[in-house]
Amino acid sequence: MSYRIDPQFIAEQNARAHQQLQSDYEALAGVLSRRGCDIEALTGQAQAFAVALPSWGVGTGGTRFARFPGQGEPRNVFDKIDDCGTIHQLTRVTPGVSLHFPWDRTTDARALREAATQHGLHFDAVNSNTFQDAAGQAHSYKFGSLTALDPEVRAQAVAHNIDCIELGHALGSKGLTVWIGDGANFPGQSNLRGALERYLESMRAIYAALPADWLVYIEHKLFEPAFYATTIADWGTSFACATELGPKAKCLVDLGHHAPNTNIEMIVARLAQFGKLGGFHFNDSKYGDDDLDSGSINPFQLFLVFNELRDAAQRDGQAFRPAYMLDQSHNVTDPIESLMTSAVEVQRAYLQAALVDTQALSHHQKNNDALMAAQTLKQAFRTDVSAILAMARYRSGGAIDPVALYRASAYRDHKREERPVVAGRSSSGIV
Ligand code: LRH
Ligand code: MN
Ligand code: MN
Repeated sequence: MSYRIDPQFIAEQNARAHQQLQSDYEALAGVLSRRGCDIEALTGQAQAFAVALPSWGVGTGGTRFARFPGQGEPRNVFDKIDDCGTIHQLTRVTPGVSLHFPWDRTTDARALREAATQHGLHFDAVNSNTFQDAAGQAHSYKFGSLTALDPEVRAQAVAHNIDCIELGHALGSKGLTVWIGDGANFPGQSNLRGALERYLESMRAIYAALPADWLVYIEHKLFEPAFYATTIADWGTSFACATELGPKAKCLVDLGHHAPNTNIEMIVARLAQFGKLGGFHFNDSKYGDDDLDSGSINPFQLFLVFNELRDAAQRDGQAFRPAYMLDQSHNVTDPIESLMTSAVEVQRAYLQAALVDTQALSHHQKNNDALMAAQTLKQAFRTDVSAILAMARYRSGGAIDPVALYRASAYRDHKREERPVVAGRSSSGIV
């Protein structure tokens, strides 16, 4: 039996912190009520919020230079589910897990589903992988996958995506995220238009295999591994392809997949306006696809993204339900601590955006009062909603202070015993 944090231990740790939290919460309630905001409604909103975990995020990440493995890392998808379960147990904000195939391939989908259910988890969108060669596959993706010139390579990549849909279906997922590394490293290497034509042809075959209630998410990325011309490089290409494919195809915005200083919140607004915003891979970055912890570099940008999401939800109501997922790589921190902190940062940005005085904002906009419009956003962004987030966790059975409780539980020490190091293992599961 693998170690789990005892709910009694959570209750004991919370009991120590509760009084302080209650007084912080009451103080914040007073501040918010002067602004006409009801703290109880906000706490309810925080409790209802969710962001899915990337299965690949619970192992230590790495760069193309090196990977420094952590102790007690998950050895397989079942260990990953245990770690995701612990993150959700303490934060109460991560009930979904996004799997990546073939990294998370298992022959026993039923057992995996049961393991997830035991932790109160379900499976969010599944991810295909045609940016690496899997052991034993017939053809290499060295020169592309869904866009490859060789029809047999394309057929293999399409078949893998359909396989992912079937696996995901057996697990209760409702979506497939497709990110490809296809593109060119040299001018002239590839016919740019031809590559996109082949992409669409391949995606049409994948789209045709989607169950009725499924979506396919097209994930764009500016560059890497193709450094000269990436086939699905930007939201415009993603939008055009999603439109060509049909209503079950949507665009997925990974925050790290844009040039530095790109106005990502405006991309979000555009995609929402035209009904093609499918979801997110949240992370943070300084230079590119850094995969740093959400909110660790630019929390204001995260807030502005959620401000657009708030606007879209107000306009479109229940119909607007983008999928929220984290996509991060943890190289120098304990992945569980990073994912807990990141999930809470995303929840924080969501709640700060809920605090925006929308009436005041539109009043200032109508009067072309740029300064006060900006201040209206800043007032919401500057509000420290930590007490609401902690109260939401507490009321949902989680930890008032997830990282402190996790450390006090010695979870990682237990896992170090249970999961001895296996030589050559990588975080994703592919050696
Ligand atoms: C590509 C990406 C994509 C992959 C994941 C591992 O950079 O963001 O989402 O599936 O990283
Ligand atoms: Mn991603
Ligand atoms: Mn990425």
